[in-house]
Amino acid sequence: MLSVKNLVVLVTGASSGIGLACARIFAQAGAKVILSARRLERLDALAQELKKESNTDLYMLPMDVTDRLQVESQLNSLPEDWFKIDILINNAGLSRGLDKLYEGDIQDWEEMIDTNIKGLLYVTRSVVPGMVKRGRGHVINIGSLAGHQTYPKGNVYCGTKVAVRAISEGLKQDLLGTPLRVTSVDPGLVETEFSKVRFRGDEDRAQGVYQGLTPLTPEDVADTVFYCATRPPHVNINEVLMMPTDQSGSTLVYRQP
Ligand code: NDP
Ligand code: 8X3
Repeated sequence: MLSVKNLVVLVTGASSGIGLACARIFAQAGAKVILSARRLERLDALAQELKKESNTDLYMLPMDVTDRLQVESQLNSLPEDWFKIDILINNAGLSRGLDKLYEGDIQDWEEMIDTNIKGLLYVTRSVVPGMVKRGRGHVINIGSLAGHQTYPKGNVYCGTKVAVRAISEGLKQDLLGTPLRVTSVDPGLVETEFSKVRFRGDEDRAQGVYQGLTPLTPEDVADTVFYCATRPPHVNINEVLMMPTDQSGSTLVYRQP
């Protein structure tokens, strides 16, 4: 098993859910974690918490992944000790709305495409050249079951996750001949703030998504990300499709009555 001790790990979307759990598991294993998201106060609270739990270095990087110039300037101005990113966890992402395509809100589409596809690309484009130059690095993208199976009214969100899958595959191909690794971790239902964001704060509707089943936890996903990151250097886990035992497809969910 590869040690992540003292490796520099950038986690986008570290202020909540899967990204937060990833930040925690890597910090606990002694990695130096860059916590990135838009909500600085959340990152600050997380940093305080992680400092108490683990004795590792943390760096807060406020960044909106949809803002290309901000991504470039934030990543280019990382201090010397933090500049050489070893593991990039492209996790920042969201869904907005659940509508028939022909009734969808175009602003919602723009936000999902800008965040889930273009944001991931901007960060990747800024970080990977340094990894190639140094001859070391691992990019772990958080895709989704939605990138494997489209579900009714999921249209554009699912499309963004199909894109993440294609981008992960393409990046792996383009890095052939280097020691760099690329992984896509693609979960089904995970209970986070995802549905609250999708339904713009409607807690009841959000809770309904997970009602009667045992969903994955952010920690389950972080555990899988960590597993992928800690395989020996000659092993590349390309793709992990994971879902709750109570789920067997995007629209196949067992709920206790
Ligand atoms: P959360 O809403 O709990 O977390 C989303 C994170 O993304 C937050 O930290 C948020 O931070 C960040 N984020 C959103 N937009 C931006 C932006 N423009 N710039 C920077 N950061 C941003 O949801 P999850 O933890 O569930 O989602 C994480 C990833 O997992 C997403 O890519 C999602 O598509 C994917 N996923 C989720 C599943 C689920 O069922 N929950 C299943 C499969 C995949 P902030 O708002 O502070 O910027
Ligand atoms: C999130 C999983 O099925 O709610 O990517 O879209 S799902």
